[in-house]
Amino acid sequence: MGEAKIFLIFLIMVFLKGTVSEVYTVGDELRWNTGANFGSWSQKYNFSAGDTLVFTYGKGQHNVYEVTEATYRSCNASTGVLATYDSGNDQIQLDQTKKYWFICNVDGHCLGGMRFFIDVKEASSTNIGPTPPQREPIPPPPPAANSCTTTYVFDRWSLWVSLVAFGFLLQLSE
Ligand SMILES: *[C@@H]1O[C@H](CO)[C@@H](O)[C@H](O)[C@H]1NC(C)=O
Ligand SMILES: *[C@@H]1O[C@H](CO)[C@@H](O)[C@H](O)[C@H]1NC(C)=O
Ligand SMILES: [Cu+2]
Repeated sequence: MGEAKIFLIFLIMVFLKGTVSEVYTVGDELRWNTGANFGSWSQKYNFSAGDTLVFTYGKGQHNVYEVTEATYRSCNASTGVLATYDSGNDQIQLDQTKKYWFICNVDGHCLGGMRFFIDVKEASSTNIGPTPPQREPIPPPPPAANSCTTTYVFDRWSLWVSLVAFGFLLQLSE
């Protein structure tokens, strides 16, 4: 399949969908557990509308409450609860551009550090892929900081997977 075709598909995807959504596992390899530092985890990424958070944990050992800021700060979930999850594998789509506040409402866990918030920004095609996944080769250095050109970097793993799948379907249908 030609480069031009790949590029065309890429453009179609960007214009149809506006952006590429990402799935983030909360806590990375530590998952949703006591002992992980969710404050620093939540600052590692930029979240945009359409992305998904996945909380994995032993069912019954933890839970996930989306709460108001006041409840996040007090860790008292008798009020200010917006949504609750307890399946052990909770997939939460971040539909809105707003701050999301999450806590674990098992006794002591919130005060012990199982809480974080994220500020979900509007999805826009200009924030596609500033940072490549570590498993892929490092792309050439970005343009100088004072340059105003926007570069689209084809570096998101999920994008590639969809491109390959889509291209494959396209070839099948030819
Ligand atoms: C998040 O966005 C900020 C500001 O746009 C940028 O400086 C930073 O590198 C981004 N971080 C990631 C992980 O993409
Ligand atoms: C949580 O808040 C409720 C109502 O504001 C209050 O009655 C309760 O005592 C609080 N619980 C704790 C553990 O502070
Ligand atoms: Cu917990």
